[in-house]
Amino acid sequence: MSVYQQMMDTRVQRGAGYLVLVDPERWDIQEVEVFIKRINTSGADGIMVGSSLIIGEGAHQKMKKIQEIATLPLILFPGNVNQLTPYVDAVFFLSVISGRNPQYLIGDQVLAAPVVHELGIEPMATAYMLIESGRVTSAEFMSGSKPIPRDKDEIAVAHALAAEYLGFKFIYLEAGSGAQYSVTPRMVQAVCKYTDVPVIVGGGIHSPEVAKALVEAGAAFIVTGNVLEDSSKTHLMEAFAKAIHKH
Ligand code: 1GP
Repeated sequence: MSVYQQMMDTRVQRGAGYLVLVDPERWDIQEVEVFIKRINTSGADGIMVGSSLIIGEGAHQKMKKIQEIATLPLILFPGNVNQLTPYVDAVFFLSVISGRNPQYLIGDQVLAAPVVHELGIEPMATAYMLIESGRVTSAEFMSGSKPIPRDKDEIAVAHALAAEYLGFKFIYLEAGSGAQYSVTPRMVQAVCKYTDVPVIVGGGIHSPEVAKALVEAGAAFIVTGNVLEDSSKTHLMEAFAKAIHKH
């Protein structure tokens, strides 16, 4: 079954899904093994791997290791074309539609498409929308594009509708890794009122309560990254899964 179909099933069975983002650059190979095993049994629905910077040869080895151990769908969340790897099941095939930088709207996608085809990994067309979140994030800086102001729900809605009409499979509302503020439930609610395209929300989500509020606003998937990298907070993983799942 495709990863997309598994994600749709998760929505039906659990109301919303929980994806844990792993940045291979931040862990050594032993640590990553322990972390992936923990995610496998936490109640999460999938594992995302990626980084906003270039991933070196060592990181591809880590990805291979991650794939050997992961029992959940493994999705690449690429910061750039160099991160394409055969060691994943699927890739969020992103276009930064909130920006006007042609490289991240279509340029890199043209470079990536033949590689994705050759590798045989499943592409999932994802409309990536950067939302302003208190400070300049790596995603904003690296994509050379302006985020949507966090209180301009109507601008987010217009982008979401455009994403639907262009046929994207997911809309990704991204505050950016390590964001000071996550995307507001109000913006998620506004977007979900106008489109049925599943909405993924990530960036700066530090507590299960915030995750729950975003799900109640209509988010189909919640992503956490940084928060679990702090060893004193890894235990929150199970609480996130519980808070996000409606049943
Ligand atoms: C995924 O970039 C996010 O969308 C991850 O953000 O690291 O802040 O959880 P955090």
